[in-house]
Amino acid sequence: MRTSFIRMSAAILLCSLAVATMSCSDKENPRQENTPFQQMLSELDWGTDTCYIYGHKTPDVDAVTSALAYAKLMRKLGYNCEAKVSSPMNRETDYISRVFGIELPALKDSVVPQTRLILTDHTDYAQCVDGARQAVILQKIDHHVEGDIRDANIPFVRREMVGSTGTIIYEIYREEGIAIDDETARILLAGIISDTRNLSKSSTRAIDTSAWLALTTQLGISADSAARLNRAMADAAYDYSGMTDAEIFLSDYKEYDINDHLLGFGSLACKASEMDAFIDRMLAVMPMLMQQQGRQMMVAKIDNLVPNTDDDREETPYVVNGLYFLYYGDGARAVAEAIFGPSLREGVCYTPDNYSRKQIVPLLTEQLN
Ligand SMILES: [Mn+2]
Repeated sequence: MRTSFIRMSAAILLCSLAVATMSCSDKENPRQENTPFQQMLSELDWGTDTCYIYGHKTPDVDAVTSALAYAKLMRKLGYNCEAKVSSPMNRETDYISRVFGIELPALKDSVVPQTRLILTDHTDYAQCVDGARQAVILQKIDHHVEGDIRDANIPFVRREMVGSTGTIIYEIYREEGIAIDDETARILLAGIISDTRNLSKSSTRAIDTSAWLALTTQLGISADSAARLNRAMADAAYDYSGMTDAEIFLSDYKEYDINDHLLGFGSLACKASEMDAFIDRMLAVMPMLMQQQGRQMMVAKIDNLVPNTDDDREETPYVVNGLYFLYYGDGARAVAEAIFGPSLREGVCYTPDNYSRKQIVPLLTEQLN
C-alpha cells in the first residue's frame, strides 16, 4: 500500500516535471541550435545564476537600450538574462522611456565574483560595472574600437564599426529569423536615433539607415516624427538646467585606462554665444573632478552649436560647427596640441572639424602609447 503510494507520487512528480519542461521549451525556450549563433549560445558556460547584461557606466540611451534589447533576445532563446545599469541614467533616456513607454533596467552598481556578464556598447574595464574583472564575461556586443577588454578573451564578440549598438542587435534578430515585437522595435529605434543623432553623425553607416527604416516602418513613425523625436531627445540630453557644473561635466562622461594613463573624458555641447562662460565653468571643475574620479588626466569635448541657416531650421535650430577640446593634468597639453594644434589659451584647443568622442579616443591612445 505504502510502496504503491510512493510509486504513484513519484510518477505524478515525474509527469509534472515533464509537463513543466515541455511547456517551458515550447514557449520561452526554442533552443533550436540550428544556427551557428544559437549553437554558440548553447555551448557557453552560463553558470546557475542570472546573467546580467550591462551597457557602459554613465549610460546613454544606446547603452541602456542595447542591454534591454539583447536581454530580450537572450530570454527568447531560453537564457536567464536581465538588463541592469551600473550608474544612474541620463535625461535623454528618461525622456525617451516616457515617450516610448520603455521599462528601464534597475540600478545594480556591482557584481560578485563569477557573475556571468554580457557587455553591450563598451569595451573598456573603466566603463564596466564594479566587479567586472572578477566576473565571467560571456559576450560583448559593441561598436567602439577595441579597448582593454580584449576580444580574444571572450567567447563571443560582435564588434562592428556602425553608428549604434542597436543596429548590431537588430541585425542579429534578423539573421536569426526572430520576430521583433513593437516594444523591442521601439527600444532598438531609440538607441539608433540617439547614437546617430537620427542618422546625421559621421559614424552612421548604411546598415544603420536600413535598420532605422525597417523599425520606423514597422512602428508607423514618419520621417518627420523621427526628426522631431530626435530633436526632443537631443534637447533633453543637453538640458543642463538645475545641474551643478560638476554634474554637467559628468552628464555624458567615460573613463579609459590607456597604457596606465587614467583618463576621464566628458562630452558636452553649448551654443556658440554662451561658449566662453561655459568653458570657464568646465575648466573650473576639472581639477576637483580629476581627484574625485581618481584620474590622472581630464579632457572634454564641447560641441559648438551655431544657428542652422538651412531649410530644415524649423526642425533643427542648431547645428554643430567644430568643437572646443578642454584638457587638464600632467602632460595633457602636449597630447591635446598634438591632435588639435596650438591652444587658444591654457586648457583649451579648438578644431573647426566635427569629431565624436569615439573618433578622438584612438587619437588620444596613439599619443599616450
Ligand atoms: Mn553606443
